[in-house]
Amino acid sequence: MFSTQAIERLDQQAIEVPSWAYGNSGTRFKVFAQAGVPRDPYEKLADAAQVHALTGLAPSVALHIPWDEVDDFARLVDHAESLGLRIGTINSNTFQDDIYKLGSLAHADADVRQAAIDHHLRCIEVMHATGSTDLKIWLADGTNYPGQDDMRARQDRLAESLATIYERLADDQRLVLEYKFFEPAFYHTDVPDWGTSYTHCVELGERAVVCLDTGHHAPGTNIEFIVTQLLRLGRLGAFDFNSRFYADDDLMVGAADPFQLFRIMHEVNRGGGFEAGSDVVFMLDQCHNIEAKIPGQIRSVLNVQEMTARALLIDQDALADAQGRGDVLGANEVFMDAFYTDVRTALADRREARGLPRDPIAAYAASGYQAEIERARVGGTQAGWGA
Ligand code: AOS
Ligand code: ZN
Ligand code: ZN
Repeated sequence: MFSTQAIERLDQQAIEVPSWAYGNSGTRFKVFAQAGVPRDPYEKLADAAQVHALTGLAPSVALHIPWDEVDDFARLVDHAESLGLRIGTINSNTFQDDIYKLGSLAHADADVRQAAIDHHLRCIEVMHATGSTDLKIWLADGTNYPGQDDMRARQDRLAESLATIYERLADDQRLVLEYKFFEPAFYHTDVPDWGTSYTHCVELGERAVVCLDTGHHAPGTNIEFIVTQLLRLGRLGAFDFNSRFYADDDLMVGAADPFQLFRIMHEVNRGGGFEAGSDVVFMLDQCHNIEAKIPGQIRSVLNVQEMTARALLIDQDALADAQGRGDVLGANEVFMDAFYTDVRTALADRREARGLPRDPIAAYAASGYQAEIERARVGGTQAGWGA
């Protein structure tokens, strides 16, 4: 079914999983605790290792500081390696402390800005200790009411704070700036869209790149166009994959709109994002509030793989030919043919050939791992989204 090149790309596909997906999470109404949830970053890595062992798709784990602070990061790295994993992106956090009520890197008060900068410098230390090359910055900065603060001055302060952080990165480290159009601020956010993120990145330098979280746009936004444009400009640093019906729902990627995921993957392919040497990081940013967490992560990486596989099935020559002839319906048919192709059996065959289970979710259920963690992880405080 697949070309040799498509098989190569699928075999090499790597999706980064977030440490916080394994902890308890919920909405502002209720956090439903689940049995066997990790109590510390070591156990989060152990759970992530299950996802990789059963799918071959998830070799790295993103950490979140301070939620994943440990005394000895060298030990955590050893632990990751012993599980066949490596530490990926380090995510900063300037949204849970009281001092950040009115912002962090864009705050009017220089002391608060300095505290937020210092937190990022700590994240850079963690990057050095773990070998991580990406510092991901998502800011809750913004305002709730017109006139609340000077939006222009906030941009200037943000640019200055980001530059101070950027200067401290090593030559092989990147600053990855995520945008979000609302929440927790409701009137304006200081990095609301890809254009604002891109502008700051260009001002910072070559190693500043944009993170596109698929849940961070107004309904109806053509996200794949943004993918195209950022790849064209050489500034698509990372994805935070998830899916949404309404707002930043953080549901499993590909659950709400698999066709959108397919269209995104086509543009990634078109823009060279799957080529050797591409440094686009494909990360999940999800919370499994009601579904089981490890199977939820397995389902998610498989969804990404399935839509990637379908995108790689597009007959590029036929598509270019139809497009060149102005054959509107013909081009759309070539595109849709690939989308409607069921690749699940072919991917299961490929997994089997690689020594992986045909059905990773069934293999997880049969493995006894869930019963084991539910038995072993009693006592202590179970990690939640935020701990
Ligand atoms: C927030 O909405 C963003 O998606 C962040 O990327 C992320 O969810 C948060 O930093 C948790 O780590
Ligand atoms: Zn995100
Ligand atoms: Zn988000």
